Amino acid sequence: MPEAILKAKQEFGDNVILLESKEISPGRTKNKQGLVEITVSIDERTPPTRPWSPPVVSSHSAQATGGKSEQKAGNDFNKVISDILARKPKEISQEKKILDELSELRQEIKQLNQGKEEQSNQVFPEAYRRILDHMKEKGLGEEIAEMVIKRAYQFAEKGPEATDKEIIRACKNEMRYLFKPFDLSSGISLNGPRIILLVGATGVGKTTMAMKLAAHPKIFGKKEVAIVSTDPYGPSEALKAFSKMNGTTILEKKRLDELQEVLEKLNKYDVVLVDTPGQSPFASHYFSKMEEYVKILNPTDIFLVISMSNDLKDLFLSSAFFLLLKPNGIVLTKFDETKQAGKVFPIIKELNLPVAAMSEGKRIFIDILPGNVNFVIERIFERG
Ligand SMILES: Nc1nc2c(ncn2[C@@H]2O[C@H](COP(=O)(O)OP(=O)(O)OP(=O)(O)O)[C@@H](O)[C@H]2O)c(=O)[nH]1
Ligand SMILES: [Mg+2]
Repeated sequence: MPEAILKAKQEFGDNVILLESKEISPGRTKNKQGLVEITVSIDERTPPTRPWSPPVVSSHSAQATGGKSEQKAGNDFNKVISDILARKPKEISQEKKILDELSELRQEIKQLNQGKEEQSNQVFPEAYRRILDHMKEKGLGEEIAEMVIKRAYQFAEKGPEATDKEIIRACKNEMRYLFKPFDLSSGISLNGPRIILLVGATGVGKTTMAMKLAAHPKIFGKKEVAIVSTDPYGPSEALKAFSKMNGTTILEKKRLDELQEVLEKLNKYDVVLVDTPGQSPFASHYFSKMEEYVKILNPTDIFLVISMSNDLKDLFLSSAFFLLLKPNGIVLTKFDETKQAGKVFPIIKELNLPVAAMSEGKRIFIDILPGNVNFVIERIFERG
């Protein structure tokens, strides 16, 4: 790998960004030597004096053993998204244009990669293929399921002779490696309360999650917590009932200009959960409004709440907009409403965010836990 990176740097300069790496086993190369293939991206933008324009992304592929280096388009969606976020162009429409362009670019790259994958796709023993199909059915998606099974094949001690149990154990290890938990105990603010803003599409479970986070003894149940309800229709009946039962303070702020004054009263709380109103992220003015929330509150954390029962494609489209708010964690709800718990992995990969909490039901005091890969693995392999 270092040799491959060095070669790429020699060919394309020091600023190459590593996008992808693959090991090609000795059995699959002509000279029976193991190969490492890396895909790197180079930035072809001219210096920053130029007026802002959408990024030009191009990539090159190089092989470490000196075979013909082959050029192909490549991209790291998350990297490019975060570059855009860092630049933060003023007009949302301009941002949307870039996201559309990126999405097209990404599609092209995927097609190119698929062609290549088909050529190099090794035929796995029957047991591996069965488990691969199972993981696809459980929502991991082709790309991640294949990556997991390939690595399981490499690492399972008995290789082609491995039993189902051994293959599954190797797959679980790979999944543990792919999952990113968010450490909720970190980020305690020393000056004033920790402010957590919950954002997400309509009905995904933001309000319910605010109550669950406030109540759970291993999350914020033992802290002084306030929930700020910003719903234009006022706090829901469920929120009012919860407040009575749990003693959690509910502050009602329907208008943005009221938020500023409420901020001054928050010092006595350890944690303030701000529940935002549900609205389609595609609705006009939604983002300028959300940006105002962020500016006024200056939250410690922004959690994007995602319902596991959503279709992945819709979810990624709407998440692209929410990413503009720079969330630092995701909360996954409604695990009880999907048979594809493995969707967690494409979600984590695409959004590149750790999982702060997960829920699988409506019960406030019970159906919640911090981000936990074993909970997901159990739903992929051990139920039904
Ligand atoms: N089955 C299931 N239902 C859930 C879960 N979390 C929330 N719900 C339900 O989903 C519905 C919507 O939840 P809310 O918390 O009101 O969602 P919201 O995102 O605040 O909705 P808006 O404010 O309207 O955008 C309610 O009926 C909740 O009880 C979950 O993990 N599983
Ligand atoms: Mg709500």
